[in-house]
Amino acid sequence: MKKLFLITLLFLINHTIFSQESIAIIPKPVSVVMHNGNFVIDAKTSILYDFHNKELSNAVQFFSSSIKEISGIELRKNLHQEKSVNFQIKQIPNIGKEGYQLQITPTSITITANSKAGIVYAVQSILQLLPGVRTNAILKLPCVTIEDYPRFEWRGMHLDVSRHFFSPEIIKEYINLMARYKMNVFHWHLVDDQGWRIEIKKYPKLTSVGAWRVDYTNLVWGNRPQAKPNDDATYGGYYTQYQIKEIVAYAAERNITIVPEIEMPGHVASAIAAYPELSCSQKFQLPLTGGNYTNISSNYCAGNDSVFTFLQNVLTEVMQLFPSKYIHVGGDEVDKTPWKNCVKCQNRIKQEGLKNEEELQSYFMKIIEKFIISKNRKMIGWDEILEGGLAPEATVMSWRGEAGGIEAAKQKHNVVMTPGTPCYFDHYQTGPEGEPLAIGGMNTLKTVYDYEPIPKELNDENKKYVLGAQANLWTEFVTTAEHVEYMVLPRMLALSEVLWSKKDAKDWIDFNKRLQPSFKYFDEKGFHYSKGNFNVEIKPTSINNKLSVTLTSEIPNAIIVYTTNGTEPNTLSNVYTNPIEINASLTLKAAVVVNNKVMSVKPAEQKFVIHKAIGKNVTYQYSISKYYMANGNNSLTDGVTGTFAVNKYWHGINEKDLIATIDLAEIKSITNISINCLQKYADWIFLPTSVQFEISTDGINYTTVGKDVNNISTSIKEPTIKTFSATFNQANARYIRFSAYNLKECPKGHPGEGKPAWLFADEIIVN
Ligand code: TNX
Repeated sequence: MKKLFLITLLFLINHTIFSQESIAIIPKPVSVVMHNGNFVIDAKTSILYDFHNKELSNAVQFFSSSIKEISGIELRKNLHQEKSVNFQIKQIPNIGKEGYQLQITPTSITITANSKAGIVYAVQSILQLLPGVRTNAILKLPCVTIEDYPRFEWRGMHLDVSRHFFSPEIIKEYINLMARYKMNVFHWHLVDDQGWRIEIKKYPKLTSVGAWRVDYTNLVWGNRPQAKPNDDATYGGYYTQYQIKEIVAYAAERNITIVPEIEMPGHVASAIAAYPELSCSQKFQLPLTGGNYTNISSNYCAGNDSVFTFLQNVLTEVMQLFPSKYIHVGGDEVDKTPWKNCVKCQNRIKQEGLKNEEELQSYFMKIIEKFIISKNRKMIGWDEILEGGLAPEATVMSWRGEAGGIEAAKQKHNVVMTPGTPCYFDHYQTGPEGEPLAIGGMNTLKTVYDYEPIPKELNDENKKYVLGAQANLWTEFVTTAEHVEYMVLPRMLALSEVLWSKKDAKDWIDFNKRLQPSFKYFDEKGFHYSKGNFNVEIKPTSINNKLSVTLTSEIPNAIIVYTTNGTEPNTLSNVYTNPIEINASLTLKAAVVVNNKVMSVKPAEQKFVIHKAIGKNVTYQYSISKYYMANGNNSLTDGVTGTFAVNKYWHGINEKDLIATIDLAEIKSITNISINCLQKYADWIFLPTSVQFEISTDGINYTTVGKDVNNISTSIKEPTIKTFSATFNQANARYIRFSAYNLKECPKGHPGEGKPAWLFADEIIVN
């Protein structure tokens, strides 16, 4: 009897585990109750619904065509058969416009919602439980009761089609992927300096000229030369109005609203290439080829009335194509210099009693908003539209961190959160070793999953202005559909759960389990995706001057292996269990192992140096930048050396010299002092021109013991670490002072020429 009970219990546990796994829906539904049994979709299944309801018919069509696509089964409609799939739109409290109820029993599936949107989401949940591609397998669904609705109303994905063009087919694929994971806003970035991508009938040159550029796709974005007048403009493309209408309808079927972005007043070199009279200089120019250019007009002239007429005409056509309540008008990164030098803009400032060019931008946006509102729509823009005063009803997209969003919500304006960290999907998701070249940054799957769109700074009253969040995929470095897929998969799935599921239902381990069927789906569909972040985080901590190190990985159940002798870790290396004590100078290397395979493309690496100044106090003549504090004030004496990542263990100082004094707390005998500095051209970080070393026993009288002059050119672009040192006859010292002299200005030919240079140092080593 006991045994039978045990077997039954085991069966039940097993069964539940099986059932739970078989219901791997992303985003996680609000409530799932599993039952025994299955429903099989086959030729004896009929769809029952009210065919007078057009919206419902639409959703039913989406369901039946999806079933046909994966199985070939043509489901009968409104014919009473053994089994049925019932679709109903009726009033249900507490689940909102997009919520749904789904009940699966052995003989029926019942889908109920307040609107078509909910019905479509129920269908998406069902589709996630079925095979993703054409199969002859039985279409078996577990019996279950689901009630589900989203946390946020704006669940956005953005795609930049200006920097690189993506065909209507790729756009539809993007929309399909969004829909599968219940994202509902597609922010279509149709205009930027490098290409105008929407047909405007009144201004044909926007696309005949503005959509085409000289093809330098073979070169990295920032290295592309500017076009020359007689070069052939062969790279580009645009969407015809016909194609746009079709895509808008395609998205609507999947409950996705397309928010078009028509950038202004900056980032519009492409429009100016088509119609030079729109700029302040009114000079002819060619569409940009990439991110490296000078003497180009990127702004509309804010003092020229015909610019506003042009924009109103453009927006009129845009609003005819896009039913979206929100129209995005950009507003970001406007270099105000051309306006400063433009007579018309300056006149406008005077006539309108504006204080400066920031207010001129605000004036510009307000005119546009008035027009948009007159058409019964709402204006949305990047957070720069806050500067100089927000237009009365504008919605703000907060991208430079969350500050803009917080400010706008406090001013009682709607906000969409899309901070660079973690919402920029053009940043790396692992590596960067082994990854396709990206613009920079690092937004891993877990950082996206851990994101909370409502900032702590907002009180209950202001919170409600946060409509939701969005991920942005800028495509300077993304040229193909495969690469688009790779950048959004699987990070979009993490964001979808952030935006749809209950905040306290989030569970990283469980999410990873539910990811597996999606990975299988991507494999079957041939989508490119990142399989995970296999980086190891090496975190040094120093307690009572004892240095120890913890190793962590984002991969659930991963094994971390490591070495301390400089060799590459492999499956036979030490397995990490507890913090590792560091008692000698060494290099630690660590990697992730899954299923007995080293997954990290390159092991994580950290060098430690043990020397006479470890743990000693450091004082500075000029303060270290708050952005580069490394492990805090005593970072120069923590034994941890910097890596090639600028944010890893470097102390950084801008423009000023790095002059610091270390107090060894007692007199010690020393013969050598050295310091490592970094040069990273791309990040405006340069080696000091020289470093001077001094010692003292009383902290008043210092003796110079050496000066090391830099011999590495400031034009070296490869990241370089150089040790500056002084070796001398044994001497007694309690105080050590070093002065690393800043290059002060970025050198000639550098993109930041003449602007303040950074100086980075990681450790002062005393022996
Ligand atoms: C900033 S985000 C931009 C884009 C770039 C992006 C690259 C924003 C409103 N402007 O023009 O493509 O950074 O990450």
